[in-house]
Amino acid sequence: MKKLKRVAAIHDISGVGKCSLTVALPIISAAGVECSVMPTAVLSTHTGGFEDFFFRDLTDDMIPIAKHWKKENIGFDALYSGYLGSLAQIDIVRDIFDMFRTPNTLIVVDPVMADYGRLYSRFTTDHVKGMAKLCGYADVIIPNRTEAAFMLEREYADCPMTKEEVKDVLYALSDLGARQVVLTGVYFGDNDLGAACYDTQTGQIDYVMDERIEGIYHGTGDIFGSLLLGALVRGQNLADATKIAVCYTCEAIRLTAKDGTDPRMGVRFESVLNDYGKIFSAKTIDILPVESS
Ligand code: PXL
Repeated sequence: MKKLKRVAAIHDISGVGKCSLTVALPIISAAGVECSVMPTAVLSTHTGGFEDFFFRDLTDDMIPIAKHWKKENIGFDALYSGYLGSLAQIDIVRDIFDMFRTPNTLIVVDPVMADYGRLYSRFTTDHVKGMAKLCGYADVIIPNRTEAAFMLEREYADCPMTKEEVKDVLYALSDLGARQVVLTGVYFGDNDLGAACYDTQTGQIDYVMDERIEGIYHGTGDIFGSLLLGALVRGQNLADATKIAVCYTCEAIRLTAKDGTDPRMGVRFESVLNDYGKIFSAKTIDILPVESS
């Protein structure tokens, strides 16, 4: 018998406005990886631009869910955390990492909490400090420039960067403790936008730039993170996974910009899933022998 690689995605479910689990599940599945989910909260919509959203905090349900998985002997090739519904969930997620971590488990933390120089509603500076600590338990972290500035206690400025400045931020972020760092929202001029990645083990830094599309598009960080995670779990190296994630995130944004739809509703990632999945189906799906007991 053979089994697929399996990821546990620990994010909220926002019913409307494609982000978090509603994008992680289809994207990771399209990579040919089984995606188990642990919802941190259930919302009617995401919190970016919608008023009076319904919010159900699932903090008390997370450890019971994890304990049941453990009791059933369910293991994961990767753990991927994103939007957390309360401050207490930061320590809970760290405990869940400890419960499921093996020498081969990839731990990816996207410190989802801010963008465009502002914290999302419901978060405080305590959340920033907690997320910075959680980043120290990860193998890979994926902050955007705002999250990076807040965690490093630096001034945020929405302006072009030099390669030296990007390097300096990547080095400072790696001091939080992760082996690999991917910084999103990087740009050098007026017409580009992309990401930079740093592997502390090889010292390699890559800049992956695409064409900038004006506007604010919700959920693109989660789409980027899910595309990256799927590629990493399917064996791509950090630089190639970053290229794949930038390429398909930007393509989804381009399609959405052409549609002219309400940007709060998220971007048209569905239209890129086929091509994204083909990258991995060119090889046979990575399969692991089931351990015989
Ligand atoms: O895409 C990030 C995100 C995830 N989940 C919720 C959010 C946001 C950003 O606003 O509000 C609930």
